[in-house]
Amino acid sequence: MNIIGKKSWFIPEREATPEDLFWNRRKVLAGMAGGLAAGAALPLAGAGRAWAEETDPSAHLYPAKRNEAFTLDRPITDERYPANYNNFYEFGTYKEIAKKAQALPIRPWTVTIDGLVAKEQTIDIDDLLAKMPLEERLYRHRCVETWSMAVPWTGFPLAELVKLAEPTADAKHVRFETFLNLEVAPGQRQGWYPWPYVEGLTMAEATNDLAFLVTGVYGKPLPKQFGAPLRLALPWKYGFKSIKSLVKISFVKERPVGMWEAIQASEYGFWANVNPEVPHPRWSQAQETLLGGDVRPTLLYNGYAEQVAGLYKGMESEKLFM
Ligand SMILES: Nc1nc2c(c(=O)[nH]1)N[C@H]1C(S)=C(S)[C@@H](COP(=O)(O)O)O[C@H]1N2
Ligand SMILES: [Mo]
Repeated sequence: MNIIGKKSWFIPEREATPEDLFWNRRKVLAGMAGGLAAGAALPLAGAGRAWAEETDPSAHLYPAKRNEAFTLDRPITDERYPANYNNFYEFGTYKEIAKKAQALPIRPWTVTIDGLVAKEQTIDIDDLLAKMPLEERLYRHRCVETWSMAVPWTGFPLAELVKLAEPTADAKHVRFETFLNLEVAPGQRQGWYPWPYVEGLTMAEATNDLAFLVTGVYGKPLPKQFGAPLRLALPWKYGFKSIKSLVKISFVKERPVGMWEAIQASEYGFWANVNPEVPHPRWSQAQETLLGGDVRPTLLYNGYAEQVAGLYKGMESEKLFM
């Protein structure tokens, strides 16, 4: 294996110790304060908001009604943190990609549903939004790097899209694919990553009520750095499963191989369920640092065991927690 290539994709994950998070956070906030003091550019979150509130043709759909069934055990994370601290490798392997991500054109945008379905279709994002029952849910999010957040996502159950797709009986998995656009995404010019970003779920996972297709956050259309115009939120799994900026959803027989699994299968598996007792090969998963600074013990299935543990009955021999 090419040692230079290997190193460069290892570093970002290894860097993300709580200390690193602290430094990044200080840098982000210092940068924002500096920008304001100088009377220059708006903070990065503002860049996302300018698109979201003024240009996005779906803006009138927000805020959507909150589904009170989804509650948190911690405060909602201040929007400034997740708006300025992102994993979106298409735009770089560091966290401050929010500004770069504004180059992603999100209209027109289509999502193709194909594979083992009654009828393959390509849907315009605004037609899809008009069809789907949008609601707000408060979810925890736990990155495999040990940072976490609690955010009000807006979107619709993935199960609703499965219904729309009408998969055949042969469909056992769902495969998700992000856009591929080397012109706007500098990270995709780094040829050693197997772009585009891909992820996968079993049909049982995809139709679990927690699996959520996200179109907005903080009561507004999704800013680009969060994975606009359509991303997954799978709150019981490590964050890398929650794939951003989807262009294709395929119903397939075989288990899809995600991008991280393709890069390093000994560290990033298919299931990737959160478990504080199963360390990553290079760090502990026992605790997490919330964006904003609080350190908390990590919970089994990120606190969603009641909803999802049943999905994994009889699979004890599989690597469910990496
Ligand atoms: N296409 C794509 N999706 C992605 C990623 C990525 O790099 N590219 N990063 C993943 C990881 S590791 C995490 S933790 C979350 C981060 O989402 P956030 O930036 O909105 O917090 O997005 C996930 N989805
Ligand atoms: Mo992550």
